[in-house]
Amino acid sequence: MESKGRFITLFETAEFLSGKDNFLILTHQNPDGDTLGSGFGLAMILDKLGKKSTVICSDEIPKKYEYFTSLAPQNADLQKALTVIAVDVADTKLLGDLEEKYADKVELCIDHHVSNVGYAKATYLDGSAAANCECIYELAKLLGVEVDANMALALYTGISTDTGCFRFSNTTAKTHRIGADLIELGIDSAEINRVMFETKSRIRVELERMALDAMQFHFNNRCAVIVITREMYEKTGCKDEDLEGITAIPRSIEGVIVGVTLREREQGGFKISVRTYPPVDASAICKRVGGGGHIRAAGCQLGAEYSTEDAVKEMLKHVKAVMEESFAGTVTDK
Ligand SMILES: [Mn+2]
Repeated sequence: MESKGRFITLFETAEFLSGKDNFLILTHQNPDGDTLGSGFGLAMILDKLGKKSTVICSDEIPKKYEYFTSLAPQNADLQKALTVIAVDVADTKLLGDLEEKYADKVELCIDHHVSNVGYAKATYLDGSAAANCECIYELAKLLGVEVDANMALALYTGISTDTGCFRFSNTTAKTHRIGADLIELGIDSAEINRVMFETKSRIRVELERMALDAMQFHFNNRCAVIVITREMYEKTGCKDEDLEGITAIPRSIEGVIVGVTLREREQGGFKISVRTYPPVDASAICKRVGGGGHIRAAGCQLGAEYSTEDAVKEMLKHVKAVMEESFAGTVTDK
């Protein structure tokens, strides 16, 4: 979607929120810790300001986030005029089923994806923030809202999950400082991180086993591809919510600088995640297919007209092109 809005400062964002009420907060499809932490964290902040809000998502909220999503008041009056905000949503396409109804109604977007083109009337974008929850934390401070333990649970979860537990290259000193501030509010960070990173369901492990079995290597073992087929979902009983973080697997292999994960969607087509190491730009790969994201982590989609084989082929074509640009030379498939 083309840009139509303007980019605003955090101060203007705070002013905007102060001047409005009855907020509808949109999160992105296949919700992760950061979009939910941002949405429900913001709802708790607005509550402290005496304002009403409700968080919505096109998809079901994964169970592992229930511990903080249930803490936020959901009290917007949906019969009255709503102020629509999007959090951690880089593109209206990522609103899923909510896109049609709300794409052109977003008054404010708070985001950290550099690929955000400014679809909202006003956008606060901090591309240097590892997680959007960092922006929400700073917003709370600017609004003079005292961050309590419940907000800290939501925001810490978002920051930790978007940084792979403070390990990804997006993690900054500021990320750690905000994380430390949140821990001081009395949250159990070890327990949050255990649930988010250590614990896997048995069906997830079963699916990983199948995906690893079918993993492919290309371009002199510098690119690894896994495909999660409908058959794997059906055989194991996994849903998308069981697969968070699975995209880290291909890139975790020694020598791999481009990891591609294709998930076959129920309605056909593929949801694709690309993870890279320098010098390859993940968002450059995904942009070629109409997607976007961050330099090390990006996503795109391919439609139902693609068979699994064709979808992999299509992605490899773009990986090859971007690798050739990155290395200024020809990349051959081996
Ligand atoms: Mn995020």
